[in-house]
Amino acid sequence: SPARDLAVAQIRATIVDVPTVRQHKLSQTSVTAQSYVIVQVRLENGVEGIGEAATLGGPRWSEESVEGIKATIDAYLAPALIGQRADHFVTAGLVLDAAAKRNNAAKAAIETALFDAVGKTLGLPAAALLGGAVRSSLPVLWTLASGDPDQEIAEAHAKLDARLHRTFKIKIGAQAPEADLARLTRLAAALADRATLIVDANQAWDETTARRFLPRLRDLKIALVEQPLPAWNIAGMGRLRTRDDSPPLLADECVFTAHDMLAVAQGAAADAVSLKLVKHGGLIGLRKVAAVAEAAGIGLYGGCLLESSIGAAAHLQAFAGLRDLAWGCEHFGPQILTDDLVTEPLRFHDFEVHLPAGPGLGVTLDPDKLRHYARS
Ligand code: MUC
Ligand code: MG
Repeated sequence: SPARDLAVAQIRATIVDVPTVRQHKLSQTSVTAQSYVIVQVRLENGVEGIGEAATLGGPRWSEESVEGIKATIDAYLAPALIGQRADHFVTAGLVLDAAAKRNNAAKAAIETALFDAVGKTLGLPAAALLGGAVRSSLPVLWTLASGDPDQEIAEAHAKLDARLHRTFKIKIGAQAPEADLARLTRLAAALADRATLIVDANQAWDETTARRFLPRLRDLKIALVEQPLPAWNIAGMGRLRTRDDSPPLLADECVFTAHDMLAVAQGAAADAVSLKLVKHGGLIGLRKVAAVAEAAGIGLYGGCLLESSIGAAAHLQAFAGLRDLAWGCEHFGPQILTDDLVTEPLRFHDFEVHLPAGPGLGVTLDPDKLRHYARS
């Protein structure tokens, strides 16, 4: 019977560290390897689903670290879910929320693995379980974050020449605003006629600094400014948006839950929101945040936390069914890793990333790679 076959039999969480092709530097941290928790959920029918919880430099981008995620899954989330039906996604979410507050990345990795396992059981992509895909590929940007403008210009030209990316997100906030402005001025001069540029300050500026420098970003034709202010300062973002010399603002760290999204909407504090599984607690939570944004006329942007092809595929499954993903996505993660964790990495082609075909997430875990990159 489905009740027996689709019950969760086993949940395994493995910490992996995968090196990046270069240093990736943002306002609060810098990484040369990406750390993930890979979750494997086995159902009673023998089918295995996979999910991924991404972090960035330990608990520095948000409060969750791979060590904390694994501990929470092993001690609280996995025991609560064993024996539950994998296809009852909303009930599973209630069970996970009762077992632990927040811990959104941990819950997202588990829910992703449920979608993968159920999709593989039924022969349907995860996107179909969420209402169906309206697109099979998405525009994908690349992030420039070495901090060295010569390297960044060369890297961007290589991406443009290879027809991989033509929008670039530049990480700012690791140095003083004047130094970032000098760097951005060089990048804009070298790239502006071939590419669209956006920036991400990762909460680095206060409101006074933002008021001073946003007009200068607009003069450089920066198309979008992500999270200039600390996550708590939603009212400040709203005040910045009332000025007509400010570029459009993208909300990232200030929107985890649907309630956060509602507060941003009520404060008219963003032009667009970055959607990420680690923030919203899973595919269903992501679609809920997207619905609140849509209701408020706030644009959707497909965010990432430098996921491997596993986490990136999960995002693409959730993004594929959104009516209007006006700002495209940033799932370049598989390209910044020196290696991947799946048998067939995601395809990047003509400035787009492609939704993998096949049931569940559409990707297959490579057990040798998992063993090789597992932390001992
Ligand atoms: C973030 O804050 O957006 C996403 C892309 C990137 O380069 O860093 C991440 C995190
Ligand atoms: Mg961001």
